[in-house]
Parts: sequence; structure tokens; C-alpha cells
Amino acid sequence: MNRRQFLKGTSAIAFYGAMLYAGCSRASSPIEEGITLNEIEKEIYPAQRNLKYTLDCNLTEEKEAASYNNFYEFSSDKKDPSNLAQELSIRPWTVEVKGLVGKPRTFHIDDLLKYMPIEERLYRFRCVEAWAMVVPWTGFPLKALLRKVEPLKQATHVRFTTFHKPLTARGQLAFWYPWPYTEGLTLEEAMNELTFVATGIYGHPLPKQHGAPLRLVVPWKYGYKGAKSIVSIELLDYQPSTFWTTLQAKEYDFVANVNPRIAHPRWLQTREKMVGTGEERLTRLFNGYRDQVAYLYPGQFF
Ligand SMILES: Nc1nc2c(c(=O)[nH]1)N[C@H]1C(S)=C(S)[C@@H](COP(=O)(O)O)O[C@H]1N2
Ligand SMILES: [Mo]
Repeated sequence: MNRRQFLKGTSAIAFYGAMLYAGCSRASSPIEEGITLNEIEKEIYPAQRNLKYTLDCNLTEEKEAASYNNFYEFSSDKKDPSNLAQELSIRPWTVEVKGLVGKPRTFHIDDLLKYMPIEERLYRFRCVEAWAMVVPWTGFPLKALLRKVEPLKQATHVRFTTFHKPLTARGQLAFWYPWPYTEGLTLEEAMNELTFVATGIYGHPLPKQHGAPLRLVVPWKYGYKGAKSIVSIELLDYQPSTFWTTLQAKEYDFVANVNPRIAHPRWLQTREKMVGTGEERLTRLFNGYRDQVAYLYPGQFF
């Protein structure tokens, strides 16, 4: 067997093992057929699942997750990005890592795929709009990338910026939005083990509507913190304004920790509706990741 078949075989065994262990089921993969993998991606996907991040619940169906997307660069209608985002060209693609760092660098996406520790993780995902999903992301912890550029002592925050291509992403012609989309974290949050740069989902590269070729995933925070199709990561010594805080900070605040006790001004956050099945669940503090993140918020009463 070649390396890819071998990896496929071993990860399939790990996969079904994990499924039995966690009682999870996997959806079929019609999306995968629409994605072409380059030589580096063929080596990587599907990646080994990190068994530290498995969950005791069903995964969201892949095709449901891939046809219900927030990606305002293309449309504010969640049905549209699965079509409209296909216009985005994702090679070549570089990510600048800059600002308050000792070694600023521009990385090509394929070099990140080659040199970062790529793994698969099952995460819960909760949008501020009260829908939720459970998906297997492929990627690497953000801290592995930040360490490469050597953050300076005075750095306190990180800003993530999405591409700006209004002729491709027609949503960016809407002048009332503060393009390009930006998001931010404290540096401590960015260095948390859960903070993940996703390059893939369901065992293959990200479909464009999910934010190819790389997007952020911060599972204890509302989904809008996870900027898609990132072109720059900048270390700062102040809390940056973001797409959502510029639009409406009272409804979409910078911290954005999932908390069922703090209602959105226009709806409750106590429950969530699962994408695909419509099943309702109780929302959990920090989206169920309290043990891994409570240390970040000392002095707060949980
Ligand atoms: N660049 C960009 N990133 C974005 C968004 C967006 O509109 N543009 N929407 C955010 C919101 S509100 C959510 S809930 C998630 C949705 O991710 P998904 O479509 O992959 O489920 O992406 C986030 N990242
Ligand atoms: Mo969202």
C-alpha cells in the first residue's frame, strides 16, 4: 500500500473505533466528490483523529452543514454561499503573520499543510443565532503557528482578517458593512489548546462555503469569532474593533463566550437547534468546554 492508502486504512480503523466508543455516526460524503485535492492534500486527508476531542453525540450531516452557511462576503442568505463561494480562487493563497512578533512571515497554505501538526477534532459549534452543529474539523492548533513567529512580550491581542475581493465576493459591494471581515481574540485565548485553524472538514479540504482554504474555529465562543478564508493574522497591543463590534457591539460583543444565561437583546440563548435534524438542545456554558477555558476568565462566577 502507498502512504495515503495506509493512512486511510489506519485512520479508518481509528475512526470506526472512535465511533463505537463515542456512539457517533458518520454521514455519507456527497460533498467530497466536488473537491479536488492537490498532491499535498492527498497526503494529509483524511487526517488522524485526535481522540482527546471526540464527542458523545451524532455528527451533523455533511451536506446539511455545507448548505447552511454564514458567509456575508457572498450573501446574507444561508442557502447561497454553497453556490456563490465557488467563485473564490483558493490557490495560490498566502497568510501573513505580522505585527508584534519577532519573526513576521508569510506562509503559503500548502506549506502550512506540510509543516503544521495536522489532525482531526470533533467540536461542537454554536452560532449566536441559536443554531448549532457537531462537525469533524481537520487542521492544527493556532498556537503551533503563533509560536513560529515568536510573539513579543507587549502583544495582548490577535486580529484575523478575511480576503477582500468585491468583484468575486459580491456581498462586499454592500457599502454598509465594514469590509474586510475581521475578528479578534486575546493572545491568551489564541494560545488555548482548543483554538483551531481548520483547513478541512469531514476528512477532506474545506468546501469554499466553510471558509477555504483556512478558517478559525473557537468552539467555546459564538461562531462569528471563526473568521473564514483568512489572509492575515496580526498581533496587537490593544483590543481591535471587528466586523461585528463595528456593526452592533451590543448584540455581537468582542468576547462572545457561549453563555445560556446571557440573552441576546432580541432572543434567548438558553437553547439551540441542531442543523439538519432541527433537534433542540440546552445550550451549555462555554458550549461545553468549561474545563478547558474557565482559567481564561478568572474572577468570573460560573
Ligand atoms: N469571513 C467571514 N467569516 C465568517 C462569517 C462571515 O460572514 N464572513 N460568518 C461567521 C458566522 S456568523 C458563523 S456562524 C460561521 C459559520 O460557519 P459555517 O458556515 O462554516 O458553518 O462563520 C463565521 N465566519
Ligand atoms: Mo453565526
